[in-house]
Amino acid sequence: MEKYNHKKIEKKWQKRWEIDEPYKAEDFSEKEKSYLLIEFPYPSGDGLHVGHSRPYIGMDVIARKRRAEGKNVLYPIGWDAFGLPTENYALKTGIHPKEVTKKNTDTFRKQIKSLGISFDWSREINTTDPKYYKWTQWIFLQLIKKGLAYKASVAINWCLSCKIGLANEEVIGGRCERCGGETEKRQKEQWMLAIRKYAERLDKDLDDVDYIESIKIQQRNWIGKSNGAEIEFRIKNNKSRIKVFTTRPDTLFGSTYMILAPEHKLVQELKSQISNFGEIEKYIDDTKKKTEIERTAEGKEKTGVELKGVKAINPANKEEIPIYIADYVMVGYGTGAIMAVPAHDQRDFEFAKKFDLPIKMVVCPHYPAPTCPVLDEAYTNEGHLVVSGEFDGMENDEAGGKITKFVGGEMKTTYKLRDWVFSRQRYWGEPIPIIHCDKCGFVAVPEECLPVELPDIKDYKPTDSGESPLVKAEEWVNVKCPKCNRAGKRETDVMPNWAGSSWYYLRYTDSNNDKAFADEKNLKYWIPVDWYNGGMEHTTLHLLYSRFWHKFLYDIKVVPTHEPYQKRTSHGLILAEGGEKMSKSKGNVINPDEIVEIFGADALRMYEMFMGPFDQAIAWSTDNIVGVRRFLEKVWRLQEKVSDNKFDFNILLDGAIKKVGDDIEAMKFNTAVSSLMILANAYDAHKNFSKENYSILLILLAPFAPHVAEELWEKIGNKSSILKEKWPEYDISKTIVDKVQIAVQVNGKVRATVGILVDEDEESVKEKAISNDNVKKWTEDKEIKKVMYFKGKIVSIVTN
Ligand code: ANZ
Ligand code: ZN
Repeated sequence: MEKYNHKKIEKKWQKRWEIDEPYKAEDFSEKEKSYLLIEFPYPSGDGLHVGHSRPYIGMDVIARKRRAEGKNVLYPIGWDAFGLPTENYALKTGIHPKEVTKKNTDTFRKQIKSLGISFDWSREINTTDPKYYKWTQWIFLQLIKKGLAYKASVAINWCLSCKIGLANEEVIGGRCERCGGETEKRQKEQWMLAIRKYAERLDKDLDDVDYIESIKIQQRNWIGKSNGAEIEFRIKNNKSRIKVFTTRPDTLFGSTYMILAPEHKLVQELKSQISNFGEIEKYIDDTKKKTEIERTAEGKEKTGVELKGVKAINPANKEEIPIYIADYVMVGYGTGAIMAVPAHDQRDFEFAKKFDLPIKMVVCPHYPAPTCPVLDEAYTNEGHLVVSGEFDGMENDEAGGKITKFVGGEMKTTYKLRDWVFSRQRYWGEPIPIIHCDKCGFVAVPEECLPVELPDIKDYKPTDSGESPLVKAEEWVNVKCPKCNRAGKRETDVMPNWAGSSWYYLRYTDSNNDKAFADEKNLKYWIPVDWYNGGMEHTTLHLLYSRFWHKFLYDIKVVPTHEPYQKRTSHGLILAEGGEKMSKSKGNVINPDEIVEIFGADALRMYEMFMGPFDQAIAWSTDNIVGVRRFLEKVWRLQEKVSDNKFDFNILLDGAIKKVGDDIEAMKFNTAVSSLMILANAYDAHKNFSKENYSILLILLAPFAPHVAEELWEKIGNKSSILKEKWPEYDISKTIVDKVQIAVQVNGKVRATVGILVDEDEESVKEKAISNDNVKKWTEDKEIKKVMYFKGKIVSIVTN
């Protein structure tokens, strides 16, 4: 017998697959379609990392199994290649981002191919290809047409070291998500996308999709839907009113002061009436230096300044109450103003304690109560209303709507989700297809002129003014206005790196189409994506943005479904041997090329599936990959035991087929691999077994270790590829075995044992216990008073 030579085998089969293209998906096939998706990689200069390959391999196992089950599988790949790291690398080395991207994608492609992943390469896409981003720009134009893209001056988070504006989601703890550097707020004209208009649907439609629960929760928190009321307060001796959003209108009688966000425009409007405006201005200045997280952190010392000289009037009890500005009230949420109810809101409570403001309890847990308790923190539970005029005695959850009506307010739903800042003042991104004209304003580039190609410029260093380096490409910038033909200027901001990934799964259905982003028929056949697996870190950004774009495309009737992805799961990270995060700076990154060289792609694949539960982070271990390699060698040696005589070995087979198949579909790859190991060991314990038996083992192994499975398949005399083999069927009745023996006690003494099935239901277990002959001896002339079953352990019978 030849030795298991992974290098020779893997090269041989990869070459064969390159020619035969067995992984090509077929548009409109009669077979059942199955669209499986992984997050396409950002081709960084560091090359593929063993962590990247884990989700690709996992989904590959599923793809291969489903093909064997006769499904028409689409499992595509491409490159999400615009973005800062490439641009920064280009700045450092002087190599153009285009070339950097080409080189990096070539490396990634080669590495991925060396793992034998069954991607349909004929549909490969690249977000930086003008043929692709033409359609990213086209979608932007449709958003403009529907009024969902607009320009606004907004306070953006400015990263001081990247010199780039960041969306709120890209700032983590006040720092830049990319470089970890400091950020500050800057006022800037930006293109915005009105994702808020879709907030309700983005929240509600999560009911219709099969995402793991933690992803739904994260999305819902991010959208931050909140039901409450808007109520207006009058200002004494002034026509202006202060509108607040509150989730607790039932507590209105307890509002003893109000707070405006420091940026609230009323603060400026009331200036002439305010006697301490200098102090106010200073506080506003101080607030600018703080991040939102600093401002709203729980338990943080409360600060604020009273607007001296103005008072508001509580519309419920007509009391005059003071007005403050304080940084814990945010201008972008609700109405940017609150009615403070210190007795029932903890932040207001802390503020009231500090500024010695009245704390008036209006919801009380004991009613009727002689006096309300003195609070040492806000009371946030249920109760009956007190000191609330005609509403006294009412249960508080009933009172909210009534009090709102009483003061002429209205019920209202708000969302935390902000509109999406869509401009970046950088070079390596999709140009925003807009021309500025002094006369006509912002004019959309006509669709027939797309794509607006990113010009090749030499100097793409960020400018100090904060404008995009594209301003320096004068020839490109100066164009005629498409409307009036006078001198105009191109928009120089580019799109954020989330743009190209917001619709890429649609392009895979028809990636070479140059008349549309995809043909209607292809979309109708393939969409929605049946299963999308990706990182937990993309739950609130990419996943939400692409759901938004999809819903918009659905509304303009160019995609057939209202959700893009039917199912979403997540994988865990691979950590370094010591359990730390792998990173270049720590020098602990494992390069898959080396592993493939030494152990083979099949061993790497199998190990990554075996190392631990797929959805959990796990540390790499080179020792453990050795064990997996030995297993493959065992399967290799088993070829010698295949014999012609019809010895059928089927004790474990049905169970193994069921277990491996079910586990693959549940992404329990690690237990699927252990079943394969148990099966191979059982084979090994026999002197001989039939070719049929060995064939089943190989077919089950093929999704995990496709190269060696193909080779062995050929070795036992098959002419066609194992990829053409059908996934084996099993006999369900043979997969159930009496597995557990449990004891039966009668009046506290063990009198018998009975065999039961692992999942046997309680009634049937009790029945077995009572009817057991040894048990009967002890219960014969007695009355059975009680039978208890402690699942999987013991049955206890009590008699009189
Ligand atoms: C009075 C009140 C009484 C409140 C009470 C709460 C409890 P969520 O659930 O997050 O939507 N609020 C409203 N706008 C705000 C802003 N721009 N910045 C900071 N806080 C703001 O929270 C809604 C509650 O947060 C609102 O209800 C308001 O305080 C506060 F016993 O109004 B509440
Ligand atoms: Zn014009």
